[in-house]
Formats: sequence, C-alpha cells, structure tokens
Amino acid sequence: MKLFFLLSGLMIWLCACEELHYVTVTYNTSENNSSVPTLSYSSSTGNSGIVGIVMNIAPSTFDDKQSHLINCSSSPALPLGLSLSSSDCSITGTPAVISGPTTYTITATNAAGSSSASINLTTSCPNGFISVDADPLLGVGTFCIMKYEARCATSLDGASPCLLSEGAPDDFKIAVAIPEGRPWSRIEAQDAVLACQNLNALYNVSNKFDLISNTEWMATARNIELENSNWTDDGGVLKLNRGHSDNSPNTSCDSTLPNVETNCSTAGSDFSQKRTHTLSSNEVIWDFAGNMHEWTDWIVETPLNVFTVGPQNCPLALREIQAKITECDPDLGAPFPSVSEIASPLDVTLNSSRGVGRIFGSDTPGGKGAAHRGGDYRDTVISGIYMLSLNVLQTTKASNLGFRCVYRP
Ligand SMILES: [Ca+2]
Ligand SMILES: [Ca+2]
Repeated sequence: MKLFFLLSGLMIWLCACEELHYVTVTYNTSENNSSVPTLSYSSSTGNSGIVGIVMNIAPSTFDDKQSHLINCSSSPALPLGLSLSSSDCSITGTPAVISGPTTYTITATNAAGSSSASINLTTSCPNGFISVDADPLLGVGTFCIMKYEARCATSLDGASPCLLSEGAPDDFKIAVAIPEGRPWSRIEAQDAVLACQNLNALYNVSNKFDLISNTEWMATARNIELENSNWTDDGGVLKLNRGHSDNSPNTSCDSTLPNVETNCSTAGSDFSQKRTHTLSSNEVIWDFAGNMHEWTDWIVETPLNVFTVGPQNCPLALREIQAKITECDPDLGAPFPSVSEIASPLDVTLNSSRGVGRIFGSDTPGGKGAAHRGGDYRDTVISGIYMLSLNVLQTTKASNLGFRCVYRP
C-alpha cells in the first residue's frame, strides 16, 4: 500500500490490491474547526461491494467533537439498499443495484456546523460475472451471468486450474468465470446445478448462485438480439455471429483473445466464428453461441424423461426454430408461458441462415429430460444464441457440454 499526501485538501491515494481507491477529505473552513465533526474514509474497509451482499464501511476517522450529529447525508444518494448511520456516518446495508465507480460526498453535521468526506463506491456483480438487464416481457429482473463458460479451479480467484476440469464438483473443484483454459466438461446436468449452487457457501449467501435458467438464457439471447453492434451486414442481410462452430479445430477453446481460438490450432477467419457478443450493459459475453453446449435448468426429475414444461412433442429432427416450435406445440399459448417465449427470437423471421441457430428435437416423446443451448464447436449452422437441444438425458456427460452460472442479487 502506498500513501501520497497532498497538503492542499489532504488528498490520500490508496493503492490496494487490484483497484485504486481514493479518499478526499475537506473541512468546512467557514465553521469552527475545533468543534465541527471530523470524518474520513479509507479503502481499507472496502469500497467495492457485490450487489445483494452486505456491505459495512465504517469511517476511518470520525469524531463528533462531543456534539452528537444532527445529520449525516450523501450527495449523490448512496446506491439503493445502502444507508448512512446518523451516529457515526458508517455505510451499511445490502446494495440492491449495480452501480459503477461513483464518488459520494458524505456530510456530517453537528451543532457547530458540518464537514464532508468523499468516498468512491462500486457495487457490481461477483468476480467474473457481468450484468444482464431486466426483461419485463420474460419476467426476469436484472441478474449477473458468467462472462465465460464455467472453468474449473481450486479457488474462487481461479488462480489454479483443476487437475481434471471435468466431472462432478467437489471441495477442490469450484466453478469460476475466467478466460484461461478449456471449459469445464463431462458434467451431468444436476452436477452443473451443484457446481453453481456451491458458490453460495463460498460467498456466504443463500440461493443467489445457480445454473442459468432457460428464462435467463432467453433474456440474455434477446438482449444480444437487440444490440445493433452484434449484427453485421452481409450483402444487405443482417446476421449474428454463431461463435466457434466450424469444427476447426475439433475441440473447445479457451477465451483469452477476442475472436482468436487461443490454445487451439486456428484463428477465427470470418464474422460467423466471432465468439463474443455485447450486452446492453456494455459488457462482453463469451461463447454464448458455440464452443460448448451449455446446460440450462430445464431439467425434469419426475417422471424421468418427460418434460413437464416446455415443448411436449418434439420428435427428433433438426429444424428452424419457428418451424420446430409450431411442430412441438401447435397450441402456441401453452404450456409455459408460451413456447415462443421459451425458445424463439423476438424477430420470429430469424433463422439459422441469420445466425440464431436451430432446434434439435428428441427421439423420445416429450424430450429426454434436459435441455442445453447455444451449440458447440462442431455445430456449424446449428449453432447460435437461440440453439436448443432436447435430445439429452440429464445424466449425459460429454466433452462438448458445459455450463454457465448466474447470480441473482
Ligand atoms: Ca473455429
Ligand atoms: Ca457456449
């Protein structure tokens, strides 16, 4: 930690860990300095918080000069969920919103006058997660999604990869969102759920981390669909990229350089193979289409092998999404909440020639019991942000089938 003192205004720069925080303390010189409160904050108590998780920041210096505070206030207002103690200007609470780095001026007032201190606060998604805006049509609030397909590591910071980045989670296999290494593979659906839910204990929260739901998949896909920057004009036809899906190389890849199949043998050569999409939050998500198939929570436990929600009649076939939806369930109002909302783009004219992927039905009536989405490295035109396969058992383990977690603040 380095400290630099600037005499004018007593500006203290604190460099801790990965982020630079600063605290500026000013005193209201129009009042009697000997009796107005003194107040300052340092980053040592943590200026970065995670939405949905308790924050507690006490001032590093506080003295009410034996004249109890009349008021402690912030300008601008603190992020929703955080509040100021009227006795010592501590900042406490559970942030309910994601808020970028913002400097707040905290003013403490006692009978003699007031003094102010600045503090820079950030509330964000957990490390490696990025925010997806709420989708009222789908009934989804703002949530956080892994920026990358889940990797397996032995600690939350992802510093050490698992010796074997596949199979069921255990105490030494933690799901992390990092660009390095191959995605976690050969994991069955319920173990993917477990790998995501295991993050709750590591963050000391309850029921916030989970495998992505199909509805959250749809909210993310539609968010991508609505972002103009994700589309390219191909001879007058707008197309979405469908990720690493050309079977070249015949494996999943890591994610360390944009559009390059780092650690694989070839570089992405055309727009269709671009691996990133941009969300309305301006965050970039990797491999949402292509690279690895990804489990969703669309898993049926009882009775086995029969979907109780979703497509009820999707015989084995690879079809354009709209054709398949009509075939799966001619009654588009049923069963939940409507088939189009669980599978299809907002623009219902989109098809695989436009890069959104296709639906792969099941050789078992009602599906085999689980669903994965997005397509994989060898799916070619099948791959895309809306690609859906129903032809998997929840116990399926495959080298091309991974997962992605979400965090619901
Ligand atoms: Ca490729
Ligand atoms: Ca993927």
